[in-house]
Formats: sequence, C-alpha cells, structure tokens
Amino acid sequence: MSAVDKVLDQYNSRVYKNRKEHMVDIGNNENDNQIAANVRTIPGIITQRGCCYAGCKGVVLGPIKDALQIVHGPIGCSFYAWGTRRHKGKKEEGVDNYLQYCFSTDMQEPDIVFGGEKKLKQSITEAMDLFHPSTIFICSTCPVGLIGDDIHAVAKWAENEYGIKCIAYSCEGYKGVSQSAGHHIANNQIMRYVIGEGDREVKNKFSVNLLGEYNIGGDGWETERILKRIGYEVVATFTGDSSMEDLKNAHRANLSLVQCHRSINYIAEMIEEKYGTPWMKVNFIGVKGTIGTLRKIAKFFQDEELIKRTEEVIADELGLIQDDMAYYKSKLKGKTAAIYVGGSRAHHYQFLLHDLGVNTVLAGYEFGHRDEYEGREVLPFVKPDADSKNIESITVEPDTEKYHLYLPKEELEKLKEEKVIDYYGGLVKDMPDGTFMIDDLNHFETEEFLKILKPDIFFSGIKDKFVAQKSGILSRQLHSYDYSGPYAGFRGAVNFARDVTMGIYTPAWSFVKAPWKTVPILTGTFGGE
Ligand code: CFN
Ligand code: HCA
Repeated sequence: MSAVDKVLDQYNSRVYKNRKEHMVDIGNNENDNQIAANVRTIPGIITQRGCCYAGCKGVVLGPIKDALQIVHGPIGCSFYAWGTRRHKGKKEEGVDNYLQYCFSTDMQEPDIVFGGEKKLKQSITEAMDLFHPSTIFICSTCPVGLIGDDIHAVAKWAENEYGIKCIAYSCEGYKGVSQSAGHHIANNQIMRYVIGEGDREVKNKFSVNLLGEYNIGGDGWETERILKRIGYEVVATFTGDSSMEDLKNAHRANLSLVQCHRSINYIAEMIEEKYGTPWMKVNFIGVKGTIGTLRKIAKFFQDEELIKRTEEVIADELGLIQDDMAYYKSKLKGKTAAIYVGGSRAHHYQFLLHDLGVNTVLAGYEFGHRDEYEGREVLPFVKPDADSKNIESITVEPDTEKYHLYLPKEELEKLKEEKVIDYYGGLVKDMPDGTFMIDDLNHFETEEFLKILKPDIFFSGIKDKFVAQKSGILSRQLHSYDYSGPYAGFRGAVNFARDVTMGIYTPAWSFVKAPWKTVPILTGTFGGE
C-alpha cells in the first residue's frame, strides 16, 4: 500500500475523494501525475494556508519600506503579521522606513455596525500628523468587505486632503482560496498606480528588475551583490528592501528577472505588455541554479564582455565556497527531506538540496497553481527578433538550455504547429518516481506522512514546525529561515548547508520521543497525566 493510500484510507468517502486529487504518488498513478491545485480547502480541515490579505499586504506590499501601510480591520489581523516575515530593509538617506511599524484601524464592534470609514479617515489623519508619509496604502481585512466600507473613496479623499499618494487594496482575507488572490490584487494596483511614474536615469545597458524577491533573511541583498559584481544595474526589486521610487522606475529596465513566479508573474507580464520589457524566469537558490541563471542572463544580452565577466565571477565565487560546500555535502549526502511551503520555494530549494546530495521525498505547495506543479509550455530558443513590435514572451528554467524569446506572433504559431515545444518549471519534472507531491498538505496529513516517510528533515512554516520537532524530526522554516539567512546565491548556499548540518547533527533528537510511541493517539489526555 503506498503512503498516499495509507493516509487517504483514514478519511471518510467525501474527504477521500477530494484529497485524492491533491496527492500524487509520482510515476505510480492513473492520472499522468496530474494534480488538483488552487481550489478551496474543505472547511474544518486544518490547512496551513494563509489568506488573501496575507498575500497582498504581508507578501507583496509589506517589504515596500516607505509606504505607510494601514490595515483596516480588527487588530488581530495586524498583530499576527507583525515582523514575522523577515523581509529586511536598510535605512536609505531621504527614504522613510516604516518596516518596523504596524498600523491598524483597530476596528471594534461599533465600527462594524455603523461603518468604519470615519475611523479610517481618522487613522490617516493621525498617521499624517505623526509621520508625514508621502505614500499611504490601505489594506482591508475580512469585515471591511462584508460591511461595504469604500476604502477607494477614502484613498481619493486622502490624496486630495494631503497631496499624497494613497492606494487602496480590497484584499479581504476571504477572497479567493489562499494568499494567491492577494498577490494578484497587489500586482494590479502597483501596475496601475506606481510603475511607469518614474523618470530616473538608467545608467547601464545591462539593467534588470528583480521580480519576486522579497529579501527574506537578506536573500535579495546576496542576489544583488552577485548581479552588481558582474556589472548589472538593478533598477527595482519587487519588493524586497524597495522604495516607491524604485518601483516607479521599473519600466526603465531592459529585462525583468523573475525569481518567484507565483507571486509576481502578473507584473512581469503587464510590464512586458505595456512597455515591451521582456522577462525571464530565474532561480538564485542553489549553486548550480545560480550559475545556470547567471549564464542565461548573460546570454540574453548577447555581449561577449558580459559573458566573460560572468564566468570570472562564477569561478571566483565558487572558489570561495567550494571547500565549505564539499564539507557539508560529506555530512549530508544521502539524507532525505520533505518540503512544504507556500509556493515556488518547494521547487527552488530542491536545487540547493541536490547540491548537497539530499533527496526530497515529499514536496508540495500551499497555493501553487497547476503550472507550478506540472510546468508550462514553452518554445526552445529562437534568435530574438528585436525589431518586431508584435512580440510574444516565453520563459524558461535556468537549468535548461532554453531561453526567453520574443518573436512575431505568426512565427510563434508556426512553431507551435510544428510542436517544437518544451516545458518550463514544474515540480514534477524534478522529482523522481516513487516520491510524493501533495497540494495543500493539512495538519493531519503532515503528521501521517512524516510517520510513514521518516525524512531526516522537514522544511516547513511556523505552524507545522513543532509538530515535526515534537516527534523527533528536525524542522527548518523555509519561510522565515528561523532567524538565519541569506540562503540565496553562493554565500547563502553555505549558510543553508551549515544550518541544516547543525540541525541534523545536534544530539537533541535522540532525547525526543514521538508521542505515538508512548500514547495511543486518540486516547491521549491533556495536562500530562
Ligand atoms: S517569500 Fe515567497 S517565494 S512570495 Fe510566496 S510563493 Fe509566501 S511568504 Mo511564506 S515563504 Fe513562501 Fe513563496 Fe513566492 Fe514567502 S514559498 S509562503 S506567498 N512565499
Ligand atoms: C503568509 C506569510 C508566510 C507565513 C509563514 C509561516 C511567511 O503566508 O502569511 O506559516 O510560517 O513566509 O511569513 O508564508
């Protein structure tokens, strides 16, 4: 009986039928490895997913340091989000920095009954008096949508009253099925009201945007360090350690690099459509991933000097980390991992684990869409037709020899007909037969799969971390990096390898007894007796 069947067998028939579609025993199923994703969680199941507000305010907007972000809703929505995501930002001369703050309208029952617009206006006035920001964002949480406060009208009022930029985001938590809807809402407003407003001069023809990089634990800084060393100009990072001015100028870059496709593909595509700036998928997680990515970017610009400089930097960076990486690999080779996080990281971190000889036995996303699991159709490299106005963009994975391309529509259609087609992305293509791909893995399933598969490490979030650790399995958080990082790029790979090695080799695990070894699960008592 496969692990999937063992877990599913414990469900009633309705839940069984639903969850079966979200579980793939790779290479051993009748469904050609297809998976159901981006659909509603069954009410009552303890999902690890977050909400639309988390995806909009927490993920995409949160790292913008000089926008004062007011959460319009009950205080709990803000408190939980306060400082937990570790998107780092540096103080910049002349740029406000509100990252350490948490602004909320603290909605109470009377506001729900009589409407909360008045209180929102008061909060804006208070924020203006105390901080004098040049930009305010308003983000709604669930009750606001239910009672119908018009936050967009309030934003207009604030713009007229104070001469600032004020953008409202109707990102009530209940919208959509996960954080994913919130990413989309944030992307749309940023495109509509921010990108394109800047006229900052771009000095370098190798100018790029770094999209889908939120600088968790300093990842964006390490990525930018490498890019700048080679000679690129990073115009805007979305949105790690970013300012409004950076984002306003994003349209001036020559290429957009997309690290996390899930949360930002909308902006990448909209910038391309509106300004003709092409984009390519990249991955700065893992040493091989980073090298493949750097080579691909250099090739895109088709400049001999840049290609040469890229190879020099790669050789130098490798020289600095290879002894450490070899040592950690000798300690980790042959270990197994399970990874369950929100989106793209469950895929990207498999590259870094492979660098260290660690195989992933189970992986999944809280809110990935089917293209993250199954990959997307793309065309192989064709020399770009730079003069063509009628462009079509195609993206690729860093480790393949396929390139972003843009070419006339008719040309594209012809290639499609000839079936010169390939795939990019897709968790499934990087996981061998006999491993497991699980969508929206819930609390119960986490415990069950860990019991059956016994991985050496479970990469998770805060909610599921301690479930694993209490049963004697190391867990590292792949969202927040447990106060560590950066994990991206060359130096980040060493940090990651060190943290995982320390975690696995600590003697602590031999002192932990899994509860199911001593107490029958359903008859365990609370309070210790
Ligand atoms: S930083 Fe990103 S990499 S943005 Fe996304 S899909 Fe979340 S907050 Mo948590 S760690 Fe996670 Fe990804 Fe992109 Fe982070 S895997 S769940 S919404 N995510
Ligand atoms: C979110 C943010 C989160 C939560 C992490 C976790 C993050 O989706 O609300 O559950 O540990 O990375 O901070 O994904």
